[in-house]
Amino acid sequence: MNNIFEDRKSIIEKEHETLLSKKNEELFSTNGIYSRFKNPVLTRNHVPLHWRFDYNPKTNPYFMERIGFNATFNSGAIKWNGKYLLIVRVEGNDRKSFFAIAESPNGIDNFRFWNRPITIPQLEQIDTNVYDMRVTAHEDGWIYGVFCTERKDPNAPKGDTSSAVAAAGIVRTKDLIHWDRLPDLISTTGQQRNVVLFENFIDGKYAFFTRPQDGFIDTGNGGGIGFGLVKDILHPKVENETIMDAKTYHTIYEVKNGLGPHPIKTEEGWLHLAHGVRNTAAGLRYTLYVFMSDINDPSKIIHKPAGHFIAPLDNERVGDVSNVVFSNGWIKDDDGTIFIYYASSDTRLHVAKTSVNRLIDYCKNTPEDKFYSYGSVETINELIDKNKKFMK
Ligand code: M1P
Repeated sequence: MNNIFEDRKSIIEKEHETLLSKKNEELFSTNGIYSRFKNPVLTRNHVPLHWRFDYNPKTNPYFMERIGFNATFNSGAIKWNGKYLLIVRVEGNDRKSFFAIAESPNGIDNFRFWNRPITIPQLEQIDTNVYDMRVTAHEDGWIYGVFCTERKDPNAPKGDTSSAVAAAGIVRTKDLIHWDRLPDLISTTGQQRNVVLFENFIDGKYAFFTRPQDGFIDTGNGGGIGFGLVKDILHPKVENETIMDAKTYHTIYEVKNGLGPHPIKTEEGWLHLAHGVRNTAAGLRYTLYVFMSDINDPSKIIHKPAGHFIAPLDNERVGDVSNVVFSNGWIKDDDGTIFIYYASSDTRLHVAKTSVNRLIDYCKNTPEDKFYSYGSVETINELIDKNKKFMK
């Protein structure tokens, strides 16, 4: 046996295990709304070694990496048999994303990928790229995954090798290993991304949160978080798609927005996590925001705090697509704890911890956006006045 192979293998395996078993640490939360953790929960270095290295010393004498991975981000999330599972967007060095499940015993560290990535069955029109799966355990008994499927724009002019079309792909499973493919969602708008299945039937129909868009990046006349019903999940066509949360001038969701994971049910309404996008001289800035909707009508917003909930901070600000935080997965525990899995700059995945009670308090008591600087100053003055009798 040559020494290079054995020496390198032993160092790499040791470092990998040290990374995977590293304990995470909750950081003090100044805002009191949620707390961040010291380490990302998943990075590209967490990807299993047997996906990366050829373990045969004859064919790989230098123990070189044969398949490289670029990022682990935007994950769906579900609690399954007492374990915290992330349905991770893994991106290879070849730029292709795919889904793979990583499992943790506590939701904050020790995430380990299952043995193989998920195989998504193909339709007649093959997916060029798939990403950002939202998972929903639906009351019909299936676990659904709704994701973005991206394909080359068939109408792109000759020489345009970038234009793409985005649609919502749908799969379902009972064991998270074998997934059945359903037809892509049909809607009246040209493209869809950030589509999320609601967990209950509404009037006997499947309910989808959507994000209609005219173009691949620009939402154009579309945009906003939409809502619509589907009669038959095997022929999924959205009816009466309406915008429940529109993109709005001079807000953190001025350019576009989209729902994150499926909403969490509470006694006071549905809790939603979404991302909003604004433009800056340095490019698009993605932040997360939270709102609540009516318990009897999940498309009717009842509380919406102004501004962002989580924005990229420190190291989170830099990555393949800088100045981005994005989330499509959260898990509510029986005791009301909520783990929010958010990715930074399309590169790595983090966890933030909060609770149902904290998020309800945040939604009900954080002032709403008045859409003018004058209104913001008015809101600050109201708090200063209320505080007078409590502060020396
Ligand atoms: O690069 C930032 C994000 O861009 C897209 O989000 P949206 O459709 O709202 O623009 C998605 O491709 C997402 O995966 C990515 O994180």
